[in-house]
Formats: sequence, C-alpha cells, structure tokens
Amino acid sequence: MEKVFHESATYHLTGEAIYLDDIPQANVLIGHLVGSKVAKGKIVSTNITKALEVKGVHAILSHKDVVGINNLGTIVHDEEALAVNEVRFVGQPIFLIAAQTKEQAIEAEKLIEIEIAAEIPILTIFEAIVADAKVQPTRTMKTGDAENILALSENKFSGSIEIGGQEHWYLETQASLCIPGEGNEMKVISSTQNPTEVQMIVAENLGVSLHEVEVEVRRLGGGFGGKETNAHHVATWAAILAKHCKQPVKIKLTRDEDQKITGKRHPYFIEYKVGFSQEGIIQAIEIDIHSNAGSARDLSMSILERSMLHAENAYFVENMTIKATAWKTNLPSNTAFRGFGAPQSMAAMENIIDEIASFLSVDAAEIRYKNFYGVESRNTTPYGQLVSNNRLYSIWNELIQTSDYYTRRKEIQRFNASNNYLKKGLAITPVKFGISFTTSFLNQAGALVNIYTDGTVLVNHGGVEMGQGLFTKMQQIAALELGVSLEKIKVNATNTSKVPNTSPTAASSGSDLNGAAVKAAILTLKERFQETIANYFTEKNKGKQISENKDIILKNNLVFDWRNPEREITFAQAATILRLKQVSLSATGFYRTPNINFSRETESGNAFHYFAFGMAVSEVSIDILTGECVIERADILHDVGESINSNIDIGQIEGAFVQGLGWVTSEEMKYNAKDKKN
Ligand code: QUE
Repeated sequence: MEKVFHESATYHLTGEAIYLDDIPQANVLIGHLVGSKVAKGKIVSTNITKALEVKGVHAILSHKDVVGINNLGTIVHDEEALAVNEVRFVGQPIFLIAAQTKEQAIEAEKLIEIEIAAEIPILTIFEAIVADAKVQPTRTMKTGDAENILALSENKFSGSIEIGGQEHWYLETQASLCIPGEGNEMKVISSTQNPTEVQMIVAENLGVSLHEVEVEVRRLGGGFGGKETNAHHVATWAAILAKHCKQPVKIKLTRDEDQKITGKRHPYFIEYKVGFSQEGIIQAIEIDIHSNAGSARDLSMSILERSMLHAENAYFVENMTIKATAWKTNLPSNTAFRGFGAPQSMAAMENIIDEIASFLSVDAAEIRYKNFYGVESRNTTPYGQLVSNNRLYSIWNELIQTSDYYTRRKEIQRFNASNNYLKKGLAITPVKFGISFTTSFLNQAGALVNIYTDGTVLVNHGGVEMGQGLFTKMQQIAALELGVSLEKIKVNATNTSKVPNTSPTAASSGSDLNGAAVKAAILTLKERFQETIANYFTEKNKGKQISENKDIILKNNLVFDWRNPEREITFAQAATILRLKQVSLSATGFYRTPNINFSRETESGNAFHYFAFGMAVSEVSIDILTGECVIERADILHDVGESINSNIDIGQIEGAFVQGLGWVTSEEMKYNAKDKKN
C-alpha cells in the first residue's frame, strides 16, 4: 500500500487535535486530590471544617461519601478509592475536593487537618523479602532438570541484576471529565487505554449498573501502559465528585501529582545460576525473579507472568527453572509499562549471555548465535510452546551484514587497545516477543461499522488511539476491505456504548484484534452489498443475464459486476440502493484469537498467537573516568510481517528504542518515606 500518514498528523502539528483538556465544558468544577504525606501509617484524625469555608469549594469528600465499593482494584479489590483507616503510599488520596478553580482547591487543601501515625514503610524488594511481604505465593515454571544438570555442568556461575523502575511520562497527564446525566447516568470522558474497565470501576464505585456509565476516548497524549489501569483512578475520583455535586467535574493531574501517585514500570531484582559447555552452549539455568509490586496487586501478577514467559528471550534452554515472586511495598502500585515485565527478565538473560562470553573470552555475538532457538529442533519454550516462524537467522544474517558488524568489531578492538580512558563496545541484541494477552479471554475485540447513503463510512472499534497509529491502520483496513478511498472512512472516538466489553489496548495486539473485528463487520456488509446489488443489476436488465453475488466487486469507490463491466455504480449509489431496499447499512464484527491454551495449573501450553522478532546492533563509547556514555550508532531490524503502515511501524520501533534507552541509561526512580515537599 502507498505511504499513508497518521490520520491525525495534521491536527497534531497544528494543535487542532482535541485532547481531554481541550474539550469545552460548561459549568465544570475542578477535582483535586488530598493525599497522604507519608508512605505508611494509620489515620488518627481529620478535620475539614475550615477548608469547607474556602470560597469556590463545592464539596470535600471522604471514603464515607463513596456510595459504592470504594475500591479501584480491577483484578482484586485491594486498592481503596479514598483511604479508610490506613495509608500505604505517599500521595494516596484521603479526600477529594471539588472547587471552581484549582487554586481554590489548593487553598482548601492547606486548611485540611490530617493526623497520621506514621509507620516504617517498605520501599525496596530487599526490605519486602525480609518482611516476607509476598503479593501471592511464588510461581514456578520448569522444563527439564535444571538442578541436576547445573551440578554436572563443566562451567557454571551465579549472578544477579537489579533493574530500576520507569516513569511513563506520557505527554498528557492522567485526566478525566465526568458529566452526570439523568438519574444514574454518568458520561465519563477518560484518557484511558481501557474504556471498559473504567466503566466497570466507575459503576462499582458509584453503585450503579454498567449501562448507566458511558466511557468515551478520542485520543490520548501517550499511554505506554500507564493508562491501562491508572486511568480508572482519576475517572473514578472525578465521577464520585460529579455524582455528589450533580455537576460536571474534571480532574487533570499536574505533572507533579501524576509522577507522585501513579504506578510505574516495576523495579526488578533477578538472581540466576547458569551451567554451560566449553563451546558456550547453555545447559541449564535457574532463575529467580523478584518484582516490586507497590502497594496493591494491580496487574503485577500478569506482568510477572510475562517476565516468566520471556526469561529465556531468544534462546533455547533445555533445562530451566523459573521462579517468580511479586513483593508488596509502600510505593504507588506499579503497573503496565511497554514490554509488560518482559524487558526486565530479558535483560537478565542478556546479562547471562554477556557473562558467559566474558567467562570464555569470546565475542558475546558468538554465544548468542549458538544458543538461538533452532528451526527444526531445539525450538520449544520452557512452557512447551513451539517457536514457529523463527526469524532469528534471517534477521541476524541481514543485520550482521548491513551493520558491518565484524569490521566494526575489529575497529573497536583496535580503538580499545589504543585508548586508555575512552572505551567502545558493540553488541547485537535479539528480542523474541510473544504477541497475545496471557490472560486468554482478553484476546477478543468488537467493531461496529456504519455506512451512510453518501458512501461515507464510520468505523467504531474497541481500541484506543494513543498516538501509536491504531486509528490509521483501522482506516486503512476498512478502506481496503470495502474498496473505497481512505477519505471515505472515519474512525470514531472509542465509546463503550458503541462497542461494549472491550479489552485494553495493550499487549501489542491492538491492530491484530481490532483490525480483525473491523474486517469481520465489513465482510458482513460486503455480502449485503453483493446480494442487493446483484439483484439490482439483474432486475435492471430484466433478468437478461443474472448478476451473481460472488461476481460483484467493491473497488475504487465503485460497485460492479466484473463479468458484465457495464453494470457499474458508485459505492454511494449502492449504499442508497441498500437503504431503499430496506437492507441494513450497519454491522457488528467480532474476533477472538484462535489456538491459545496456556494453563496456569501446568504452567504450559500456547501462551501466544505468534512471536515477533527483532534485533539491534548498538555501539557505545564510555569515558571510564567520568562515566559519560554516548550511543555512537544503532542499527535496528524488526520482522513485522507485511506492514499495514511502514511509516507508523518505523515510528513505533524508533520510539520504543529511545524509550528503552532512557530507562537503561539515564532514568532512575527514587522514593522517600515522606513527601519531601512538606
Ligand atoms: C501485555 C500483556 C497483558 C496486558 C498488557 C500488556 C496481559 C494481561 C493484561 C491484563 C489483565 C487483566 C486486566 C487488564 C489487563 O494486560 O497479559 O486490564 O484486567 O493479562 O501490555 O501480556
């Protein structure tokens, strides 16, 4: 397909793109959170009397004012919407204020008295291990007999790696605008990757049914996983205030508030033991993965599961035991972040490879290549899924050549031999990533496609546009399947009343799932066009020669019988004919991913629909006196199959590389037991 630009590219550039905070809303109050100043403690007393007198303040609510469950946890309800007796992280909301302006709300906040008996918090994995604060019992996945084979291995060592968290830093902070309607109705406009879960959590906290809550999302200013569950929180707080005040309420966190209270990428501590032959073939690995879950469960167990399912990365490990534990701490509950736990465990595996190479004094590239999953054999993951469509060798061969790996390796050796303080390094690093939600039921999507009599098409689907280009791809799929040009297709804001019961836009599956649902809806419509227009052509020609349904083609904004090419009308004329013939111009589509059967009981089965493969060759220089590190060059090659939109895919790959680079080079999360500002 020709190069197609992001459907909102012009709006992004001119500033016309409407984000949540740009939506005009009359009569709106500003919602504000009053949170804990300490990471752990018991609430002793509170007093809001003086604060209530501040001009412009409409309401100050506590947990006592929450009609519903007062909980934000999705998989388990373990996260109070407003703290009841105790606080578990700095910034945890205790009160909500609705005021005419943010300034008035902040003025009121200063007058709220909260006495908390502070306790010693747990901030790190190591403190949590001492306190035995597991989120759930340790999970174990096994293949072969790692323990015995390790004991017999020629070469072995043990090691560990500590990996920090990461702030999502989406350009648009968490935001929601809630507009109460008649009776129990609540319209929730949310910057969320997960409209259905926002609908569920809002409904449960308001104590109303799901059909009373409508969630709408036009676009996000970035998500990266940070708006997969954390958007529920802001939406729920705004909805609680809106219902109480009977007035629209908007909450848009300031950057400081957002950074303080929202979940991040999970920090990890990973220990390993590895046994390998003199040739560098890995014989056995025991790996013990620990994650810092923060104060609630959130998605930590699913994230940990993805860590386990990627612990071997692109390598065949015949004997492997993977243990994994998430630890409860007093941080804001950590959450989904691009890669969803896989990058942390893959980093440990890559560390193992580097250490084997250094042990054997060979280029790590050699160890990587030797241990890659095979094509005919050595191709089963530790959880028993066959690695089919293995692209490791084709990517390797191409990238080694295009990056000029071996010439540069030699140059770097010369450079390092002649420079004492500036050193260079070169690595080729593979990734194998499983595509599907590992929570199997989430692998589904719906769509609703409406065609109007002027030949324009409105596509609704369950996915969320967060800048990644999903809507552009949906537009392209609809245009291709209906045989009309792109400008005839508009993709509507995502809305739970148009397409219900959606899965989050996550797990690298937004285009696959929603694209297939859109296609399914269009196939239904296409069949109606073929039948109706075949009949129309036959009737019009007085049955002289029958037009068959299967011969009716939709292409180039036309509908025609390819056997009788003079029988041709425009797509818009055809749409009008369907209406006159009383045939529906609207259809739903549904898709569920086939052949996923991973079992948590046996820790085995097909966890993914397929694997995606990629590699990068990175050259860095490090000043060993100052620590200054420069990325001299990076060559990235991914197999994306038949790209729907190569501009967008390249943008995603470049963006992901840079985001990962920030994580592993310059970003660091630091936490205190107290809010330093107070
Ligand atoms: C990648 C994943 C998963 C994911 C997000 C990713 C995944 C998964 C969930 C999930 C589970 C339950 C929920 C929810 C999301 O998200 O496997 O909102 O309630 O189960 O980026 O693999």
